[in-house]
Amino acid sequence: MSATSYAASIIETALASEQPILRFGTFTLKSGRSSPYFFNFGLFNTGSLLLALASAFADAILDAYPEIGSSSAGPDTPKVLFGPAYKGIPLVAAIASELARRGRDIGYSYNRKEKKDHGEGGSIVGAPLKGQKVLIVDDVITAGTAIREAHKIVESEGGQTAGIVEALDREERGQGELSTVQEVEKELGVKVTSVVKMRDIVAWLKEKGKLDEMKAMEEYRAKWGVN
Ligand code: OMP
Repeated sequence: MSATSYAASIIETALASEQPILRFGTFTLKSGRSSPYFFNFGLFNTGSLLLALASAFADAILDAYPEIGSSSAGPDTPKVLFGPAYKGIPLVAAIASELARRGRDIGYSYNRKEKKDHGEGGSIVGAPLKGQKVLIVDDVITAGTAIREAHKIVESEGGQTAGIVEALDREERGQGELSTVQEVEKELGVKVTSVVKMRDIVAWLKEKGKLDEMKAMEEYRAKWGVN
């Protein structure tokens, strides 16, 4: 399967940046798995890199929710973007700005890691989540720990998770035979949209003839991937 144009553009951007955002080698993941690649979204750390990432996210969001932020948006269409602290914070701000530039205006918010008991108080900054259909924005889903935490925050604020959009779906097994993304979709009853999937990276390596990296990815997929 060929990559979407926005997946290919993010892979190219990630490999071309001064500090490589997508690296091949041996990396220990948060889940303890030893991976032949690592995507470090914290390294989209210049204005132009952030803009490229936000633009790819906006493309993926508009593919999945064509009416988002428009006057024809139905009651089930997400109304607020939520970015979990810390990495989700610049991300939601940039994506909301990019959507507005395309004529789609929706709210965005994020959580504080520490609760504030003075001033405006509370743990959410930005558009209120209460009673809203919320689209959670995240960088990577591997074992699903981070995204489940983000969902809990949304629900505890009285919002309803209406969907999830992530930069990278590593397409790995969760607790059973399903992928983590499939598990999360089942558990929360929502759609998970991704800008890039592991298979897009494998397809890109194949196209560029990078066979050693591709072989390591295939081995990893045989161990941790899903059929
Ligand atoms: P889970 O909480 O296991 O789903 O892992 C998601 C987190 O893993 C992300 O928020 C990242 O901090 C980190 N991560 C990456 O950023 N890039 C990767 O390629 C892999 C991981 C990871 O550790 O699985």
